[in-house]
Amino acid sequence: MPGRQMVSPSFYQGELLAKVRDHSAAITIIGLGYVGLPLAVAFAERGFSVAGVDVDERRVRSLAAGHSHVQDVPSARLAQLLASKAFHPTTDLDVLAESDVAIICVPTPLGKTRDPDMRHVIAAGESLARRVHPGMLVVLESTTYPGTTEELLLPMLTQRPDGRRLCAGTDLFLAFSPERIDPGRTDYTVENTPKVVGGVTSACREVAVALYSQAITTVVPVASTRTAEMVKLLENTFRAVNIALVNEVAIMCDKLGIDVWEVVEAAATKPYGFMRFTPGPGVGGHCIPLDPHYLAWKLRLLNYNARFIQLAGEINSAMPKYWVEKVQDALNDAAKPVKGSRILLLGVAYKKDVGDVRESPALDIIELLRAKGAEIHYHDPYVPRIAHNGFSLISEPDLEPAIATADCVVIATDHSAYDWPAIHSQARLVVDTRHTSG
Ligand code: SAJ
Repeated sequence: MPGRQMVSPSFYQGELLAKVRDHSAAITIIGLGYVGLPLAVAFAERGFSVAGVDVDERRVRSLAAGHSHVQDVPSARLAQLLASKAFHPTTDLDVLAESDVAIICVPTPLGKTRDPDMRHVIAAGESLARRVHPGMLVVLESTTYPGTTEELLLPMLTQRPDGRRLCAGTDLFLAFSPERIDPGRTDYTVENTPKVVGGVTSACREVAVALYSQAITTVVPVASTRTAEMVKLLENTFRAVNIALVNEVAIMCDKLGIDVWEVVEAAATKPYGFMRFTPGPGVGGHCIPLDPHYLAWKLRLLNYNARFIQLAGEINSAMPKYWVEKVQDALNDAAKPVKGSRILLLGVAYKKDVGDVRESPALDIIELLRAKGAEIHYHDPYVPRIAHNGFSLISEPDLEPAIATADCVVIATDHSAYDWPAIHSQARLVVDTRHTSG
């Protein structure tokens, strides 16, 4: 290239490794959600200068004012990093032009047709393509189908809009490392959860491993970015399939007149070769119901039908209907039609002790019962209000009168804050999807 200084292939790698190891590398995290913010804090607390870029101006302003929207990052911890200028939230993408490292932590939802919605990753790639420079490490953390990093990001970053070329492993270092953040968890944190890393080349992997090793106790290098992308999908497909299995076992036990919870607890006494999963109202959250479909989508392109994923999705998404039938049977036994009955849902969050309602099966249960003419109320200490598919509800202010006036109480989320024995003794009728009766 005219005017371009000829350097040895390892020059940029050596320079970047040195900056990573002495913590002088300037890091930018793209996406300041439940994944990006804790990661930014982890690196900033180890002396790196970290910029956080987010498209949400309100979120950036709030962070800059020291207010954290992520439960794993207390505002006091954030404020300290702002005061020391170790962490700098911004909407200015040009910060990427001065960065040695960029880590993409943007959402990868499913579209309406359950196909990957890659718009946020593409936007991040396009922002980077205009600012990426020789000697830069780019890591994708967003959960995605195997091949994304090399098929989507690599061309964007090496064949830049201005025609200049970069070469992965020589002057651009590109890797994938799946996020393993479990919001609200305190036993496993960014720092002590092993981090899987795959590079486009071995040099890419080496630089990425060196980076994460500065903040994370255990880093697990794998053969390629596709391997690392697949690791995350196996982790969460494993959960979706096993939750579906135990949900189907619950249906089978119901038909056999067997207590599935006793079966699960007794099976869990096996000290090896078994892993306890529990039946429930279905599968919510932004990981388990969605991630496996990224894998299924990719395999469909290769004319392969990922049957376990398909079946697990069918079983898990049919659980709300199964439980609505249980409500209908329970009211019927009390000579009450669903239509006109006052039904109280306890918990609408997708799992206990969180306030997240994304993909929550409780919302499907509400929708199905409303369609049958029930008068729906809910109470959830973590969720003040919900709006879903054209209806919106406010959490009941007082639990006791809400229970006292309900024809049927449906337990959808087993929040620890509830006094379950008191609820079971007070409620006229209970349909319990979470086995809170103990
Ligand atoms: N669920 C069941 N039965 C089970 C386990 C879960 O019905 O035995 C339901 C939950 O109620 C929820 C859904 O499935 O609606 C998902 O539950 P989850 O425990 O998998 O929680 P998530 O979605 O927060 O999953 C996250 C994932 N973490 C990451 O992707 C980094 C997952 O890999 C973790 O294993 C999980 O947290 C965890 O263990 O807490």
